[in-house]
Amino acid sequence: MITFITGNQHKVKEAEEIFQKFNINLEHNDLGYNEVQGTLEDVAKSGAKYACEKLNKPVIVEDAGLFIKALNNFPGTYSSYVQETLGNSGILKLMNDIINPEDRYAEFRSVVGYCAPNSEPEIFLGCVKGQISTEEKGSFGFAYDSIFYVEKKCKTFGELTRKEKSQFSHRKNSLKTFIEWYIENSLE
Ligand code: ITT
Repeated sequence: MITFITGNQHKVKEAEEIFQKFNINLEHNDLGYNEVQGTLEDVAKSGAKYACEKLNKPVIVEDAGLFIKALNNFPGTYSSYVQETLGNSGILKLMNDIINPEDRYAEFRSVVGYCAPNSEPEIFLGCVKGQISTEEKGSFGFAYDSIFYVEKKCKTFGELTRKEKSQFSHRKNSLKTFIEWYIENSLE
């Protein structure tokens, strides 16, 4: 049993979708943890260590961000703050003059932090490539999903069901890497 520490219900549902495939039980706890200033990796490591020490059981945390190339990787590690302040319409406005779809390249990155009692935290990275759409599309998903366009699907994440998004999302990639490692390492 692994406990996923997050305050975001959408993440819980997506993670459950992915864990089910591997027959691993996932429990949810929104204990919360201080997000240190630094990279996604720093946040995931320190969050996992903190939650594990607090609960004294194996935990995962997951820190994600949207990195837009034309904006020098903004909002990146400021993704939560920017979603709450500028929002998707603010991002679209910042990108008004960028016409060429290739110049609207963006990626979602996800870092899973895992920590078990009496051991040091481990991290696992996932990424998905896309473009910032010119308008918001779709009502599935959350936060940046309606402006994140995936070329091979000709749709934004907001137009994909949870099941579809969870087949190739940044979160799927980081969690899958973690789960494979976990399965290999929990064999006696
Ligand atoms: P935690 O409690 O797990 O930290 P959070 O919602 O604060 O949940 P993050 O810090 O990982 O999540 O995410 C930074 C921002 O990026 C935040 O506004 C999220 O809503 C958004 N975000 C993360 N994953 C996303 C996804 O898959 N699709 C759209 N937006 C996402």
